[in-house]
Amino acid sequence: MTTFADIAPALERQAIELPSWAFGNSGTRFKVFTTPGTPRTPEEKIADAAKVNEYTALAPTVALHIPWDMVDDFAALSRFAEDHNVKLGTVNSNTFQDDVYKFGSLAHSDPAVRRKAIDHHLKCLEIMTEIGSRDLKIWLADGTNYPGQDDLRARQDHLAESLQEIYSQVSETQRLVLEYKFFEPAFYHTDVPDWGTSFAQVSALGDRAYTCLDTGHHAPGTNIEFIVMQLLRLGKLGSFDFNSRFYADDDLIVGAADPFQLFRIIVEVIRGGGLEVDSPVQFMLDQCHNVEDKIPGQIRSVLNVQEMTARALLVDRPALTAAQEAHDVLGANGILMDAFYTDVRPALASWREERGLPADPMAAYLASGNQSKIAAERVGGTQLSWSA
Ligand code: PSV
Ligand code: MN
Ligand code: MN
Repeated sequence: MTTFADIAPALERQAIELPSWAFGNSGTRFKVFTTPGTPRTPEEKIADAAKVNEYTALAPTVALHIPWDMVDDFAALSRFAEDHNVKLGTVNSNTFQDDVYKFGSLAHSDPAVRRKAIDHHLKCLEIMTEIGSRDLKIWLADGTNYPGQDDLRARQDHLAESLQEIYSQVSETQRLVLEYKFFEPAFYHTDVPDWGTSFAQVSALGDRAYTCLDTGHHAPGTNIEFIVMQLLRLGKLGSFDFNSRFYADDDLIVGAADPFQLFRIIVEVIRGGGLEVDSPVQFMLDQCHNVEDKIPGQIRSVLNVQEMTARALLVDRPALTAAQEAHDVLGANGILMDAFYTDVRPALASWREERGLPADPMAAYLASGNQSKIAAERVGGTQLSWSA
């Protein structure tokens, strides 16, 4: 029997990086709704992320997206974060908004466009050096809409060359993480559509290149925990972008659509050593809060990950292994389901109280008055927004 005391050290280590963009207004291609108190500057986004950490102690770092979070003085931004008890984390590049990237970026047929996209990544690496960030995360919108539109093979070769040039500037203490997504915005083919393509590309680069698995980036029905297992087995799972989806890349709160899938994913993370101290796996959220308040949306998200982690840690491994070896099909399944159905919320509430945290971070945040405070303070200026 695994008890809550057994799993406490692993819970203690849990850290989930928050995306700066989750605090901005977002929406769909139909409408971006605004929320009072939405940040107008990168500093305000960081201050909001820091609130999530203050109430949960689960989110010590904030990921930036460049140029959305471009500032003149990154050292000052870093100090601002530290004054709020968080650190700046992963830097996400962005080659999907400028007109020049209409037909692609790192995989584009025109060397001049590839040059611009490579230079953008080199700029991101410079920023990372300045703020002490480890990971450059690359997601590309590159792809085509119609069969025959471009040469699939040539594009893959261009991508490999572009990544090689970027990787040559990744320092010993930095990593390159390549995210995949099966479609959107391109609808016929995407240049990094799946884990296999990302794996092939990063394997060709070297030891400090990894794959990022965004849970919303697979076709419906995909067995995501199998991919988690395989990438961990191959030593190439660099990071997660957690979110949940009902249909496509919905970017909803992680664990909201399918808590059991999140549980199964974390079971494989634990099985593959992804929660160990020296694990290369960075846990991040990649979400949009289109209709709900953003700070509570992020608090709910990190708590969902923590609750599923606790349940996954409670799996009785020795009993499960014994049942598997005996081909006790229903016994093995029952052991997994026992852990999944364990309500860990009361134990987590006491665990938090023992650490000086609110037993119910959601309720404590809502009672704090912060939401009306930021709504009153943040008047004038332009709220930050983007639409997926
Ligand atoms: C793309 O859908 C994605 O998941 C990538 O991670 C981007 O960086 C993020 O969304 C924000 O656009
Ligand atoms: Mn993502
Ligand atoms: Mn996405």
